[in-house]
Amino acid sequence: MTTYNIAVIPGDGIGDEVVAQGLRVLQELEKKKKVKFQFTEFSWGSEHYLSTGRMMPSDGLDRLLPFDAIYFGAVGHPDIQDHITLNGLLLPMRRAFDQYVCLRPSVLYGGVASPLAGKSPGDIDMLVIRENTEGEYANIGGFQYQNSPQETAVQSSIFTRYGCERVIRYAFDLAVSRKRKHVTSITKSNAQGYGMVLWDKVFLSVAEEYPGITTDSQLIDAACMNFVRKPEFFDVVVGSNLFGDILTDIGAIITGSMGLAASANLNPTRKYPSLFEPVHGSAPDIAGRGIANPLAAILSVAMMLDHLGEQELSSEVERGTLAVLNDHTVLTPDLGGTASTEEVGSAVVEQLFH
Ligand code: GGG
Repeated sequence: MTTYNIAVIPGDGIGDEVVAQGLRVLQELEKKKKVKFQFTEFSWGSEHYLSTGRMMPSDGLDRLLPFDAIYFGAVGHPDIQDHITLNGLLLPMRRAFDQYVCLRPSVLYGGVASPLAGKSPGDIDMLVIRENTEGEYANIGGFQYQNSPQETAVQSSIFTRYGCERVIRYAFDLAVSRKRKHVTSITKSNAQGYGMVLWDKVFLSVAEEYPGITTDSQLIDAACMNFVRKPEFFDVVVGSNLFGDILTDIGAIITGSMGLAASANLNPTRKYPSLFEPVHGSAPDIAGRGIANPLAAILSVAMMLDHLGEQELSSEVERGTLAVLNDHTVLTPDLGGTASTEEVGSAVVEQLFH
């Protein structure tokens, strides 16, 4: 029997509530299949910060290193500045474990209504690949003359040939396995004349190696407009850290809800653990009310299983989730229903191997 060691970090706000449902799904799989999950929970996040001054202990990354995967909830607290929470927990993991691919599917599933007129299930089906370790999130900069009229902040972006090439190549490799075989690159190289010009140059050179893949390049402003205007155009989309983040919120909302958007932060070399999390944040406005949609967290479990090599289990979790959506009777309020987080989790569990 294969045993997977999973580090579980529920984090802040609704993280606890949605991760609990993902864990129920994994425990149900254990009952039905020859697989075992050893969960180790870490209570890191904003409460940890408020009591210790750190989002995670100083040896936190070392402690995570031996795990097969990390299952993460959310980060963000209304009483703590967001750059402290994000830079204290989630971003250090992405960087230290070289999770250079952030894979975020945006799919309009059956049973889900898009806020865009005339879009039916299947019309929107794209994979957004966000560069995840450098770009605008490089965390390089500083302050000078603080709290004076001359107060100055410098925030640098980093674009390396190595960093651009590996994530762009990942996008092309994914496109090869898809029906439409199209990759869109997103930059703002008309205004950002260095880093994003390098990105464009690398994109063109990688594209030459994939003659079977069609391509286009869009500026981020046009891409935001086109995600709303004609999302069916997009197949595989690759963009920088910040642009990928922005586009995937649009991708989530045009496919029905932030509560359905799953993600994988991947170290494709498998030298380090990869991290799986819903795209949504901690949602303090609904935290503790038991109404958060757990499906993004559950679909993130499906992505984790796929990465672990458990394709059959991954497909089953996805199938069970889509069956709940199609059935349309047990849904949380973001999807127009009245069910609780736990009831939706139970509905998925009941669907498994049904
Ligand atoms: N579950 C993901 C989460 O908590 N995200 C909070 C956030 O602000 N993320 C920004 C990012 O992914 O770059």
